[in-house]
Amino acid sequence: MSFENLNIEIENQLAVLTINRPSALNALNSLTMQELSHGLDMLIGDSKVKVIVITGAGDKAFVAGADIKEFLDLDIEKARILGETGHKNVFDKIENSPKPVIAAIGGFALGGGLELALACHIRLASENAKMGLPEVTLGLIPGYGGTQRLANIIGKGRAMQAIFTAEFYSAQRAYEMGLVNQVVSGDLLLETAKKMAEKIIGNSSTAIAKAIEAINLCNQPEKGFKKEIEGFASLFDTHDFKEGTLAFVEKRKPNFT
Ligand code: CO8
Repeated sequence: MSFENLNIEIENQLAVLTINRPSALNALNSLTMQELSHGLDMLIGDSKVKVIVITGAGDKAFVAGADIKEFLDLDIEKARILGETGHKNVFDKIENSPKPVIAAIGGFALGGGLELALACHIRLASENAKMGLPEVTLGLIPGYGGTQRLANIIGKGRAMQAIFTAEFYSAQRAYEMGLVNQVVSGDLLLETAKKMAEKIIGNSSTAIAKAIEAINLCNQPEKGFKKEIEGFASLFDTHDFKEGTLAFVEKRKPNFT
């Protein structure tokens, strides 16, 4: 499948999905959202892919937000549909992906762009990254999951401050707040994401999928503990568990599926 605003490269079980609309700082217009939805389906369904890295083309932006110019034609109903579709087809799909999704953030990650990174399981940022949710400067609020995911990741008080002030945070500040997992120099961003992906790929993808399901329920501990117990138990009947434990006993590296 070929895309206009996305590039996908797959190598050694790692897929790098690049949002490629640099003339608009990779802003998420409706075509890009549709392509993201299809691209994610493709990668999540591809047994040759174990980890997905999402990044933005060029060194100026990861994604500078939803496409503001497309907002001009929206009314209440159209905006609701846009929000619901985006949540379901892109943001929830990333969060619930059984394969780890890493955001490699270079430059601006604003509004819907930061929300995209927040939906990812892990965030790496280059030193030049600038992150924020400036929706209130447009008379809006974050609409692609930012009110919930930012609060879950950095805490309610800090999320309130970020959203009310619309401040842009440097990569270093974002790291201090727990918004990003690691900061690296720009030229090492993709390489660092790939190295992290390699480590993940060496582990059991069956087990990691179960871990994602349980961790995603961390704000609902009753359900989360139940999911953890079920997931833990179900793994005892898998090739990866048998292989992992046998490899330990035989003092060799496991050969996971
Ligand atoms: N939408 C559309 N076009 C954009 C966007 C955007 N979000 N961001 C940048 N662009 C375009 C600019 O219009 C410009 O295009 P052109 O050359 O045709 O004028 C080009 O990208 C380059 O941008 P600038 O010239 O502005 O570059 P600067 O370096 O001067 O500034 C900034 C960079 C600070 C990032 C600036 O571009 C900016 O402020 N962009 C908008 C940031 C923003 O407010 N983002 C949040 C948007 S709202 C949102 O994301 C809501 C998410 C929830 C949606 C839910 C839907 C239901």
